[in-house]
Amino acid sequence: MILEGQGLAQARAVPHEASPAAMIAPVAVARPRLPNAEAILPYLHRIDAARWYSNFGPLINELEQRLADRFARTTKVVTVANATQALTLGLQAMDLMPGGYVVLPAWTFVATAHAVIQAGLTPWFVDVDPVTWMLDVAEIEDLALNLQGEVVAVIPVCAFGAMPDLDRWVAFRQATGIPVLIDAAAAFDTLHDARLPAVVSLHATKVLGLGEGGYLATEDAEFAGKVQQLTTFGFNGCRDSLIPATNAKLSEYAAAIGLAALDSWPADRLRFLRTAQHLRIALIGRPDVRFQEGWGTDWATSVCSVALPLGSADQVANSLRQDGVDTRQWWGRGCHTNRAFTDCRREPLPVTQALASSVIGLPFSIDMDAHAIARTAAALDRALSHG
Ligand code: T4K
Repeated sequence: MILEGQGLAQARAVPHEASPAAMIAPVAVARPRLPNAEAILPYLHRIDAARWYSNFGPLINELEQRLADRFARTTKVVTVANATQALTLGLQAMDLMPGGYVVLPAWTFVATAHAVIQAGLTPWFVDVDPVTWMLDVAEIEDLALNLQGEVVAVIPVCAFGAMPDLDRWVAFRQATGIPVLIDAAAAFDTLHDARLPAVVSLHATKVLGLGEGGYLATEDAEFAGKVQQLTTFGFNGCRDSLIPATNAKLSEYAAAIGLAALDSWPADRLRFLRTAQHLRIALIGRPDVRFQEGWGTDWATSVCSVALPLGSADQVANSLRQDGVDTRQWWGRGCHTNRAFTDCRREPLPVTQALASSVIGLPFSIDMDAHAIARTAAALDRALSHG
């Protein structure tokens, strides 16, 4: 049941009326909901009729066009097997100096750094802004100017779906000549500007999911063509493999799910926002639980990462677990702490360390119900009041 028109008092009253079974079942941190079989079926019939299953069939073309139509200016969209691959191929298409440093935030998911390495480049972890949780353009400008030639690209990451100031990043690219690739993995809802190439994830856990998938959006048609060529063995209109490449295409079946997801997106977006409002209301008495600016009011995303008092993340997560409420530190202790990246260069990272000790992902889903919201709020109250 989707929570509708219920206030804090009512939401908090629900647990006492809930069945014993509902009381015991843990509140899941994520409950992705992709289009159901009925919604996908018309697209499957089209696949049956066309007998076209992959390699740039009609459904993939339609999906890419509909995704491109969401941008304010003329934009090309290239679908890719997942966002990690899209980031890798986006970097490869930039023809950067092999082994060169790519600046990325330490406060990100491991995929960003893996993509850099897979593209034959070297991650360089940098700290983020304490308010936006994203790279600070001015800081990166200073870094790039001090280390002329060492930085071959920058990847600003959209923190859990928030959008950085793209005008400033466009100005950065113009001023420094350093290519910028936006990791907008969770920013399907907020990305409507592809002056800088940007990558969105269509993973099941994202707001618009099709299982596994992603896309790169850009206003540069030639660049889009190069990325697409990299997804298909380096072919470009002929069966001669012109550049080293891979196979990272999406099938028509994935496109079917994507098209069905786009059909219901306007209504689903409102459902995400409405659920977010109810979660916000349930936590209104806790100023020590800080939402990202605009989360659930200005933009929709599939996770709810909140900042708690400094250093309290582990204790709160443990307390919530005891109350049957799952949480997730979606970006762990920071990307740089993963063993795969032990040897990677890094700047001092005090803000990332602070975020790693204070940010947790609360349960959130498109149809999180009143009972789950109330249990989450009550468990947080308990954890923070007695912590
Ligand atoms: N850049 C950034 C900044 C990213 O955050 C990501 C991905 C990427 C790039 C790369 O995008 P992709 O290459 O994935 O397109 C998830 C996602 O797999 C990943 O897409 C996401 N970021 C990352 C932050 O989180 P896990 O390993 O935490 O998911 P998992 O399997 O533990 O599931 C989370 C919760 O959801 C669990 O409670 C189970 C539940 N769940 C999950 C799935 C997949 C379901 O109930 N149903 C499901 O189908 O990675």
